Amino acid sequence: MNILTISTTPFDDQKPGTSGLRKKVTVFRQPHYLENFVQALFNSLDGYEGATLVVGGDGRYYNRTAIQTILKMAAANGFGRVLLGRDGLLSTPAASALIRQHQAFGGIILSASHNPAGPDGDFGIKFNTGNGGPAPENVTEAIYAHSREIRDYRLLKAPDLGLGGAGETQLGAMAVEIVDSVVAYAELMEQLFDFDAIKALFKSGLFSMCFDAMHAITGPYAREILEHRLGAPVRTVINAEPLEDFGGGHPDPNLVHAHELVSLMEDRNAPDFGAASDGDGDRNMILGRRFFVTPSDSLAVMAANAHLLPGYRLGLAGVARSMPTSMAVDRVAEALGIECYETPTGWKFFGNLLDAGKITLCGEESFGTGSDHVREKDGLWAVLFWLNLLAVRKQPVERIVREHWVRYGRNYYSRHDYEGVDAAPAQELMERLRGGFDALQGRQFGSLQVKFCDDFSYTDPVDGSVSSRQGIRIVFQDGSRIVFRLSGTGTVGATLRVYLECYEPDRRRHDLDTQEALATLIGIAEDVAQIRKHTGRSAPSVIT
Ligand code: VG1
Ligand code: CO
Repeated sequence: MNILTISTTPFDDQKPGTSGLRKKVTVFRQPHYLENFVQALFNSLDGYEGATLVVGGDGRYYNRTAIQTILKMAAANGFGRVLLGRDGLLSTPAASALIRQHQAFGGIILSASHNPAGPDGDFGIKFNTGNGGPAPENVTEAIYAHSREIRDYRLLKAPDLGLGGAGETQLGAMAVEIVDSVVAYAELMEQLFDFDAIKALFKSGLFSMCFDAMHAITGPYAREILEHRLGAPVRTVINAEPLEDFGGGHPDPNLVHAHELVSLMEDRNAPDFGAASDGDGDRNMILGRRFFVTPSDSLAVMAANAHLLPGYRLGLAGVARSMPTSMAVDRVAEALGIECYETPTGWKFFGNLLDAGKITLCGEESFGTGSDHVREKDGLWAVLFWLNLLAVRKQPVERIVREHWVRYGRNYYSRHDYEGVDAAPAQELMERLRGGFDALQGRQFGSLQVKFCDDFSYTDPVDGSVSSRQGIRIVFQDGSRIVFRLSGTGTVGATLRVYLECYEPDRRRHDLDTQEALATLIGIAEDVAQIRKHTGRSAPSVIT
């Protein structure tokens, strides 16, 4: 066999962030850059000799090139088999499902999620462990450490492999099996949800929906499940064809970037239900007719209604949310008498809780919800969850959410992002906040008094590992909160995220505009953090 050992020198910027290593394509294209990271990953692992690795990505520009390199390196490093998504495509949740179904050693997912793609766009690489979930921090830290001392990498000298078709080929001593992940994923969804009830809903002629795949990975999955298996009319799925540049768009399912769907849902003749997913298929946005469901509310509604759906009829073991996610789900957990865990941002922190059977559902404010069926957030799963719920409750989306608020109260919630600001002043803003905790404790802002402020630290209840500096929170006596974090997924400068939340139990006050309801907190955030001064911006670049 023809295994080359190629000399290299370390790059100093290969530290994985919230979700893997994300960089500009131009960075990944530097000679040895991808190879160094992949070898550092392999060097940090033990016991993969002869084992199975799942490989695939969201189809963005550079996906195919990267896959050829990864296959040859996996072969040269001694993996026994690669399960490759056909054409190199795998949604993030489908990759997680595949790892679990085949009890693979792990998987490499190529994606920068919703970040724009193309030669000048972003690329990313992420390792998932044998439970199907994103590698925990001790693994990503080990990869980073290896990337700092790498001297060479191993590559099989072989021609490029065809990524289409089906079946098995050989790459050196390693087998490469091309799999159709759409069918396996669809079958998993059939086990969780009442497809007959959803079919009947579409057949009734009284219900319509639009799913925007945003020219990203979910198109083929959504078409197969919604249009073929559930009988939704053709063209229920729009922008269904995955494109290398996502059609020049920004496949982030929120009110700002999913504008085609949003304007459709605001129309007089809007469908009853609208949904969208992101670049790699793990995010979701849920819309009713002229009605937006915040991701935090979506998680809470799901938790409150899960017992109505076949896959969750036995109830929930517990729930979890990331710290900045609104506390709406906490109230549901309390009513159900189950535990609600609060984790740092990023799906990797849910893995242990799911594996230990402590939680069944979990979610993040950033349009991510998921359950114990895989170890990633899952966009299409969330959409099917809602569809099943609509079929069972036979009420519009808005009615379901409003009834939820009446019962549990409403958590007004918003996130303000200041994207691509200069890194140094953004860091300074965070440091100044940290330095000002003592002065803030107990301070009165109008009718609001600070109960406590801290930098969130998490102790994993399963393995005891500690993750500190996970976001600054200012919590008021009435439960209102402001959270400040710097993004760990960006590729240019820094992105400041300001998360705002207040609770309104009174149903007569459930119709306020969200930004108005949060106006006092928005003012306090500016006051304590001097956002304008530090970012040079007079307003957030994205409000969700
Ligand atoms: C963001 C979100 C976080 C999410 C992460 C990955 O991270 O805030 O909740 O888990 O993206 O999602 P950050 O560090 O930029 O705030 V995805 O769909 O981009 O894989
Ligand atoms: Co994503």
